[in-house]
Amino acid sequence: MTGRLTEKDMDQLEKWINTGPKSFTLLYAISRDGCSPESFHRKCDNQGPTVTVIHNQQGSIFGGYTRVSWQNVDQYFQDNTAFLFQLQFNDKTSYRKFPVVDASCATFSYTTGPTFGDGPDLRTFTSVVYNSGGNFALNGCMNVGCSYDVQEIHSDQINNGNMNATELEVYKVTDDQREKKNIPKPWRNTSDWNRKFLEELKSDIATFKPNADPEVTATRILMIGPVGAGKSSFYNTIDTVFRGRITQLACSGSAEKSLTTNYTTYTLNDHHGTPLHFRLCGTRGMEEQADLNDTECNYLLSGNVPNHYKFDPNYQISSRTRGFIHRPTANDRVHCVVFVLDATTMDVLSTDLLENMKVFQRLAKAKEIPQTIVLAKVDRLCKDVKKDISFVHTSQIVEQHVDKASNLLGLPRANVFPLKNYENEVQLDDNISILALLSLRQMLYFSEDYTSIRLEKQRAEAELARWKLPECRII
Ligand SMILES: Nc1nc2c(ncn2[C@@H]2O[C@H](COP(=O)(O)OP(=O)(O)OP(=O)(O)O)[C@@H](O)[C@H]2O)c(=O)[nH]1
Ligand SMILES: [Mg+2]
Repeated sequence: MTGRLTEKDMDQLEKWINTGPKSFTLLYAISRDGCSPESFHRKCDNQGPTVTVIHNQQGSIFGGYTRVSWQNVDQYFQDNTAFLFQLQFNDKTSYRKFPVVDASCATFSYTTGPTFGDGPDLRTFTSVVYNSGGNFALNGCMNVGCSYDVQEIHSDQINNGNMNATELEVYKVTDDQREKKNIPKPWRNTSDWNRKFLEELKSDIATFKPNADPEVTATRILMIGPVGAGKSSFYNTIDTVFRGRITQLACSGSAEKSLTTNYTTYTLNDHHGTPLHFRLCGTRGMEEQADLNDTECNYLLSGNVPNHYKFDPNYQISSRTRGFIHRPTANDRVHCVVFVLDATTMDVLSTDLLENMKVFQRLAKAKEIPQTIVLAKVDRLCKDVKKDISFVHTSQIVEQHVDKASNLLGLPRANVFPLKNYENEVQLDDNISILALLSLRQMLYFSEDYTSIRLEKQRAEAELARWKLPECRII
């Protein structure tokens, strides 16, 4: 038995311990060895550094690390390197380290299972606990915030308010380069997903300014795609990341017809309220019967369509429409198109709908506007990705869907971005935010390339015009 700790969890623990590569050897598991202070001490005493890991029925995983050996003696043990941690909460990865603040009370285990802190911050069990249908109702408790700094987190947010465990494991931690089990190679490489990377992405986007053309003060990204694909949710997701709380300014939900009926230009601010230099534009979702025609698509791309214009299948926008922008500036024009597709229904899009998207593509291509695809709802493609969004770039199913999307619209793979929107969450998740920002940052870069090439061409054309020979007159 090798234990339930995953390679990724071991990597995280290794980083937290922070003294080089580590191997984790399973010493004790309550499902295998029985749950009693006696069996715990028999297996774990005098083994040096260990990590204790508890799994519960709610899909939460948490525990503690100590460098000091467990011993069945009546005293607290001092350890200034000890920490409590959370690996998962409610089936979702949640990496948090809670360092010891009162090192003199780091551990205790006289006639008990592993115990951390004077609270006791985490006491596992004090006598024999029997297995009841795969569940152990541990008779310990959790009163965090006494000897360990939990940063205002309550015990309930770690153990779901109970001490029922499906497993409790103790691993011996040794200084060793462990042999990594076949972790799939990522199909797309990115920096390590952590808070630092998230802040870097946020800063790249917050400081982004369209420089290529002085006339463009904010890049315009047009979201287009089938009904219910996740267009409004994409805007909400980006807004959520920058505001630092879940927001729902764009109406999202499920309906047969498009919920979004107006052309809307969404501006975004950072958490200080400073406007960001890009806008996301939402359109009515594409439907087979009531779709945009060539003229409407052209007006959209060229910036003629006024904000809040309500698309009506029975009425076509024209230069006589109220608010029609007759002389769009470089700012009104679309600088990047993003096709938002639902990863789970992409395979069954009707030929009519696909043809409509291709029409749009041809028009964008003629104007040389960059095109990207956001493949939303990837959490519904794969269980592992649903559990931890950071697996998205190692998931083969996601990779296959990225390939399919790239073939479907004939765009390079590098222009296809998997996405999981904020839709069910009540608080922010770094991994969801990272994935969304990765796509947005790339769209901004593509738009900037487009604007500079366009400007370059305009300059070249003006130059050519200057060199036109004067017409010869025959006298
Ligand atoms: N699981 C999951 N659900 C999502 C995701 N993105 C959007 N949804 C859900 O899909 C439904 C449709 O999302 P919307 O953002 O309203 O889609 P839309 O493209 O704006 O739709 P229309 O405006 O009607 O054309 C909503 O119920 C969302 O909560 C995602 O990444 N994962
Ligand atoms: Mg919408």
